[in-house]
Amino acid sequence: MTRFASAFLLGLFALAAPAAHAETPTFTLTIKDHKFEPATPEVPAGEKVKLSIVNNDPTAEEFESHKLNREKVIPGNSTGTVFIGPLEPGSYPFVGEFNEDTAKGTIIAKQ
Ligand SMILES: [Cu+2]
Repeated sequence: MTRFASAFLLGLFALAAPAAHAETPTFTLTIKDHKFEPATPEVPAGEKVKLSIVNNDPTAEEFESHKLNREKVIPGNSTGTVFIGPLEPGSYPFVGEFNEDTAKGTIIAKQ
């Protein structure tokens, strides 16, 4: 490899490194007694966000948001992951579709 080529490759690594090491911000939602906690999580607007949804109920729940275009079944006593965003600032309602009377909330995306 020429010196030029190796310098070029080092440059590429330097550019790639920050993206590779950037952590996706993670927010945890807990399901208990067919309710979400917190019910109105605040997440940063304009970036990809990871929702870690911990279902502490023995029965399955389905995280569903039409506005976010996401749905995910989470079996009882387990954890599901949903990636959302980057979001415009605003409110994004969601429900637990299997227990819609009690399991509901709104994600607030803030700048
Ligand atoms: Cu559904």
